[in-house]
Amino acid sequence: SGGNEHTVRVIGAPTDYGQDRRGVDMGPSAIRYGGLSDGLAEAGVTTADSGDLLVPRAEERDPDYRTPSAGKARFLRETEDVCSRLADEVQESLATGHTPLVLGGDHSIAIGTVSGAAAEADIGAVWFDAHGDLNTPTTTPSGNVHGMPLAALLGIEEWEGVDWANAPSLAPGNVAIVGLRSLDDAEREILQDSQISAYTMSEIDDRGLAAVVEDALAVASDGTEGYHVSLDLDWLDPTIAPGVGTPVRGGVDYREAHHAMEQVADDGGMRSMELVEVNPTLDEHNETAELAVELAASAFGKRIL
Ligand code: HAR
Ligand code: MN
Ligand code: MN
Ligand code: MN
Repeated sequence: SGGNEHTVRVIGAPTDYGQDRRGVDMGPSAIRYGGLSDGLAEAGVTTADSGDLLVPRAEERDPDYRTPSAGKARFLRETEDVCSRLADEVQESLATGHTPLVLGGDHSIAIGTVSGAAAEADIGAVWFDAHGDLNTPTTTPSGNVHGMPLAALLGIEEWEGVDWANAPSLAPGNVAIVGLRSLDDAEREILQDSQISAYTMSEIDDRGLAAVVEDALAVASDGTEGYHVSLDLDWLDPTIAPGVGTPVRGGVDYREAHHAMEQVADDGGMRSMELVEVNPTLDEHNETAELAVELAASAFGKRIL
């Protein structure tokens, strides 16, 4: 199975504006060094690597520059700049028949990836993550934009003066969060008032990951032309993915994770993918980056038989 249906365009977005554990900007290098091109070749896909977007060092910038009503969100100008360039690359990749595979970087880059993908087609999203990423500039406890991308993409709150965050790219009824186990109070309220499908680790314990992923893919596909897969490596249990900035115990294990990505490949509805939050400075011998590579290979159709 598998075959050569896909041409994958790799786009690096080496940011760490969205969080305060430095080092996630080295994610794209670590993932490539972890064997990305070989892994995708094993999946039978043809790959073109566009290299990395140019991302100014955080040290050269003012994190506290704010538009009047942008709340406590840090590095908003920089995030806007990177995300708008990333959105253009993603849209262009799709328009020319390539499947974008974006390498982060912190999860704030999803605002760019998904808005670019949504400019090309009506899409849903499957958000594999320990976290809800549903904070807004007013609810954020940390000021870190990596805790906000899903809220931005859903247009949950107007980010006044931040136009790029105000054109919803996703409909809540087509968004599924899988693996949830860390949520702030404000995010819980947002979730309870929305039509987002949220699958907690507790539900996964009960029903098994395969059944939950089947539901999540159906949610993301319902009435859409396909979906985006956002894979935050902190979705996984920290024992197998220690190289992330915000690890949370009790995550998905190795075989479960592969099987979920195999379901994605079998389903055939994935239009774009991103691998985010890999932090090589916190990793053990690059194992989190290597696992990211393996999971991408499974999502793009790698099979044993
Ligand atoms: N919810 C917390 C905040 O907003 C922590 C977010 C951590 N986020 C990620 N992305 N690692 O999933 O600051
Ligand atoms: Mn390897
Ligand atoms: Mn995340
Ligand atoms: Mn997370």
